[in-house]
Amino acid sequence: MTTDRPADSAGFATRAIHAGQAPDPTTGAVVPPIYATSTYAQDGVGGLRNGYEYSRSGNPTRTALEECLASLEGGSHGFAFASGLAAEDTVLRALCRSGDHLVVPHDAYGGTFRLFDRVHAQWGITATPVDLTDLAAVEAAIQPGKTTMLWLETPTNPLLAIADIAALAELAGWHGITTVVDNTFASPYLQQPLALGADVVVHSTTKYCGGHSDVVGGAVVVGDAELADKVRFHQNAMGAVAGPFDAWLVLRGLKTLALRMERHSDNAEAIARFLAEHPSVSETIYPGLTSHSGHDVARRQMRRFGGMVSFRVAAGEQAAVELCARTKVFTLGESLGGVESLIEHPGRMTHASVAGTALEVPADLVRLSVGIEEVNDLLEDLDQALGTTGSVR
Ligand code: P1T
Repeated sequence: MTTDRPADSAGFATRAIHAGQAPDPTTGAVVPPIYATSTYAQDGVGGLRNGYEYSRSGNPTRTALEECLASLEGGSHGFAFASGLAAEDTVLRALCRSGDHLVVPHDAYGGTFRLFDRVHAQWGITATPVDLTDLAAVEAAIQPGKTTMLWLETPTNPLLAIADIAALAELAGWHGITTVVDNTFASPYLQQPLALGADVVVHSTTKYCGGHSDVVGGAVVVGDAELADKVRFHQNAMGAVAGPFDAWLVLRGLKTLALRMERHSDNAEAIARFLAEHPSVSETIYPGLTSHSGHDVARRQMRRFGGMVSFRVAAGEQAAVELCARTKVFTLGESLGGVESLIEHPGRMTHASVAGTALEVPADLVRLSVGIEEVNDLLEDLDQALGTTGSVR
């Protein structure tokens, strides 16, 4: 299978559609086939065709996705995994050793923090949660000779804090620390951490990359051959790879990423403006609002502000929980980044695992994953769920 990449100078949408996806040389199929095979015939012992030996080590559908992801993130090598957490776990095991210390966000995705706090901690890797918007606090948390990794998530889940990737990567560089960025919320269309100085990008491709809530997947992209060798070795040795059908679904999703992110951003901007004016909402959190403390950094490092909006309900926790059950177009559910709008209560759902830790989220918080439906239908739905009678049209 040919996996030519279009020129790096080609535009994002062109690379999303063509990188790693040249027509199949045998049939001309314009879409990479789903190679549902575990193994490959060898032409004599060790006579591999295009390097394919066994599908944990490599599969042509996965290769297509990995090349496309590398191109979209401006990296040299991409790796596709069975989930976002599998991708993160592989990075941690590939790059950290017992005794290492990590500086991590104090408001990361709950499952990411659980991975640090309850899985890797058992193997002697410690993590200090820090407010990444406070550079002095990050510097103070670095333990010289012990801290080996700075883990960023920006925007964060669910509080949408913005970390200054360039400034933090520079700080990490002075200390010889590897910078990892979870780019799930922004997607490679809105933000490219490697170009800002980060060493490693991770994704839950379950979200915007896949884009249709029909697959669970993860990715790692690096821009350096030495890091790539370590990740490749652990991807194969640990084996949490994306299967061919899952790889194909993510690859199909990526083709429309640019269009979808524009529409997610349009809709989310309108919803954030609406919520910011609403009397039942005590705080609207969206990096695109000038009131957001990270707005200027977000403007610098993101193309637009994305599809995630969080807000606090003035009447408190119970009102927030009940609101989540009243929407009709927004579906009550975990996850994000799909074409359909979702609503959830992070304190009781996605972030229940961090209750009682430094990462506990406000009880009156509601998170929206704004989809690509007609914006007026979304506004009307929120208006009725918030309990007002005025029309928004
Ligand atoms: O669910 P999985 O594909 O394993 O990805 C984990 C993950 C990693 N990073 C971020 C920023 C995430 O948001 C997630 C998963 N998040 C949810 C399921 C959620 O509803 O927030």
